[in-house]
Amino acid sequence: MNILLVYPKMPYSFWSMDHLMKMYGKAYSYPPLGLLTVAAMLPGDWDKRLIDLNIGDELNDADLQWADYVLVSAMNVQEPSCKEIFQRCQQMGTKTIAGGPLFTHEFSRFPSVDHFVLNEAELTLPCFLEDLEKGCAKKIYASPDLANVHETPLPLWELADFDKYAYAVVQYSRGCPYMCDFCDVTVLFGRKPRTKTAAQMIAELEAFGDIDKFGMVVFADDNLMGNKKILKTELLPALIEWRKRNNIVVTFATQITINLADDPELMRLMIEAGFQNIFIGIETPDGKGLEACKKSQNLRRDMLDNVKLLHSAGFIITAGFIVGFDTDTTDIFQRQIDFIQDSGIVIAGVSVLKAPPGTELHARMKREGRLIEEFDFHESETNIIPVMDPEDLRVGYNRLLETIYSPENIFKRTQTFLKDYKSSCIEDSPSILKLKIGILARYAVIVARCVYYLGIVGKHRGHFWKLVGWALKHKPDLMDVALGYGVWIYDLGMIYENHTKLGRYNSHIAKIQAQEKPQAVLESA
Ligand code: B12
Ligand code: SF4
Repeated sequence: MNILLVYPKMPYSFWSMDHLMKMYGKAYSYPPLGLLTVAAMLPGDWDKRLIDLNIGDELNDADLQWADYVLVSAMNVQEPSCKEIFQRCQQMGTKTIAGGPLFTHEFSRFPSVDHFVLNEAELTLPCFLEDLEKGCAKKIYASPDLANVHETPLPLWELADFDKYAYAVVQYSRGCPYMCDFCDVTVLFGRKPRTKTAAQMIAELEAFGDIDKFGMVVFADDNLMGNKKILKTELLPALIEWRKRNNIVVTFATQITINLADDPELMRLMIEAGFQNIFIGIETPDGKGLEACKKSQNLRRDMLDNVKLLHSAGFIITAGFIVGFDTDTTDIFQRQIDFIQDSGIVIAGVSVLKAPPGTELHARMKREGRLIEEFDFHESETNIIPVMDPEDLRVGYNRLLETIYSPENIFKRTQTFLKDYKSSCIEDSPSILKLKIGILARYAVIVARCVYYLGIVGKHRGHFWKLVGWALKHKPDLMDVALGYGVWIYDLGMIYENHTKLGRYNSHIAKIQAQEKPQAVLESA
């Protein structure tokens, strides 16, 4: 059996990091972990090939003729690319199998797909394979249960060309104990975090060979500390030991909740284990908004203080923010700007609130007649008729982005960050020498590229040199971090500029303006 695994194109957006990748000389950030995990669950004697449309691979007619089945995995933002792939398969008469978060909730939008293998493949794929062998494969396979991740195999990494990707990716846990009403993680993966064993994780890391060849290893968990006890007693001690034993220098990144700042021991263990970049959903500095979306862990705390504490402990925070909560008034935009600027969070992703299918928010919006079915999942779009006047939301959101993505403000945030940040992970590392030499060797070409694109031909070269000069004078030991942020100044500036030129921001909000306001909106306004 010939199997073509196809990973659809990600759209150009804040998270696609296109300009950053160009600077790093890589085609894309991460290899497709989900699809290659599924590949490892297929019979070993089937022939398999991977086409990742994000790294310049093309889907040729010859590939489709070769394949008995095309397997596609996708999240919601990849819908347009999925539709193109399925159309090509239909034209060529190649059978298709689809799975992953997009299809688990929205399979009905893809009528031409032959088989949907939904939810977690550990549970649904064996039934499909059994029926396929018997010649009676059904259209849809789904399961209300959650998989035992101890049985999840190592991804079939040999199908991926690691040279094309900037980062390595592993997954330790699935699920999150919280219940934020806009998030579909708990719907897809449950509230009881399921963790792999420490031995599984070491094997996943070792499967990459020389892991230090990657710029970073991402733990693709929704909330690494979902099960704090096991994390502290099993995974982190094992990672610390493994790092020391193998003199590993690459750092780890993950998603986590802000209450990490409440646990000094956990912070210390994570730093020692090599965690440096963490993504936190801060969402909003407004308590009413946090209450409305049930983000309980962000309430009753000084989030600004927490951010500063985490920076000073050696973490680099990337954070998500949301505008458009029912409780938001027009002063929210300035409050978000002030928070982001004061926090020193350089990479801040701001989205308009949207209701992913399957979430509590989606159900409420449907009940209140405030849902727009056909929409694009881009961070600037929404499928909700907001309480705030849509034009105010559009103007306020654009001003927020314009302000925080301006080179001056990114520069100021970087300064704030560098003042607060203590690079304890690097200083305490027994392999400091290797790290520095490694960084110099690996980044020599990247630095040369940065200097050329940002410092010589770049439109914002003034800010770049100002940052380099400031870092040299005040934080020479953090020069690599400062240069990294120089690239982000370029990346974020380009993204904002391109989107404005393409008229991309808020096309849906503009459409919403034309709609009549539902009763629920009139009542809450
Ligand atoms: C890593 C990751 C990313 C990476 C993707 C890199 C890559 N090449 O894969 C990056 C950082 C780029 C990313 C970005 C975004 N992401 Co993301 N991401 C994740 C994350 C944390 C892990 C994905 C992963 O690797 N999981 C591990 C694998 C093993 O699990 P899996 O892929 O789900 O696969 C299992 C099943 O789904 C199924 N399966 C999957 N594929 C297939 C295929 C077949 C044929 C079969 C049979 C089965 C099957 O079997 C697998 C084994 O059980 C998930 C959350 C999560 N817990 O999964 C969110 C998640 C996928 N992301 C999500 C979102 C919304 C985004 C963004 C849109 C965020 C935003 N607000 O802008 C952006 C979009 C980027 C863009 N350019 O616009 C949502 C998707 C929701 C949806 N309904 O589609 C998720 C679920 C998180 C969430 N709920 O918010 N993301
Ligand atoms: S903490 Fe994060 S992953 Fe957990 S439910 Fe809230 S948004 Fe989702």
